[in-house]
Amino acid sequence: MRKTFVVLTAMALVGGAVVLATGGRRAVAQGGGTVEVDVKYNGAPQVEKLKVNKDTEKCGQETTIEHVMVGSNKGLANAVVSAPNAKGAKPVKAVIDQHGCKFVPHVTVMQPGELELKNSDDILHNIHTYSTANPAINKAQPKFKKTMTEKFDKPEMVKLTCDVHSWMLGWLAVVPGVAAVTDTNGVAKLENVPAGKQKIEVWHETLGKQDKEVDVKAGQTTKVSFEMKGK
Ligand SMILES: [Cu+2]
Repeated sequence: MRKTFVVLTAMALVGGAVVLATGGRRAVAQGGGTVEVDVKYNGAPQVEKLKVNKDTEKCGQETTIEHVMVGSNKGLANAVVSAPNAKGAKPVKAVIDQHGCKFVPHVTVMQPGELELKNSDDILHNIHTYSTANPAINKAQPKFKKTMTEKFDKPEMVKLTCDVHSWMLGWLAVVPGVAAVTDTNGVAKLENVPAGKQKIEVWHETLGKQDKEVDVKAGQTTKVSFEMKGK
C-alpha cells in the first residue's frame, strides 16, 4: 500500500515538473507576460431565485439565475476578460456541461472553433443560442446523447437558453486572442500575452463592456483594474 503511494507521488512529481518545464519554455519563446485583471462592481448582487416545476429529481425544487455575482471586496464574478489582439494563444477546448439544469460554467470563453456540449443530467435538454454572427442553434439533446460538438467560427457573445427548462441561462464568449472569466473575487489572469501595448476588454452580461490599454512586459505580471457601472 505504502509502496504504491510512493510510486504514485513520484509520478505526480515528475508529471508536474514536465508541465512546469514546458509551460516555462513556451512563455519565454513567445516573449509574453501575464495580465492580472481585477474587476469591481459597487452595486448589489442580482440573483434570481425561482421554483422549479419540471424534472425536479434532476433540477432540484428551486434554482437561481446568476445575473450579477458580487464577491468579497466588491469583486465581480463571471466577467469575460480578454486581450483580443493577442496573437498566438494556444486554443483550449471549450466545454459546457448541462448539469443540475444549469449551464456549467455560467460563462464560458472560447477561441473561434469547436465547443463540446455535455449533458450529464440524464434528461432531455434543448440548447437554443441567440447567435447572429454564428448560425443560431436550436437542437434537442436527449439523455442518451452525452456530448454534442458545435462550431462557433465568429467572435460573438452568445446567449444560451434551454427550451425545456425556461430558467436555464448561460453565456458563451467567442473571443479571439487570450481570454478568461473572473473568479468569485473578480480576478482573472491572462497568460502569455505578447509584450507591448495591448487592449484589455471586460464584458459582463448585464453591466456592459469597457476597455483599457496596458503595457505588457515579457516575463512580468501587469495589473489592471476596472470598475463596472450599473445600467
Ligand atoms: Cu434543459
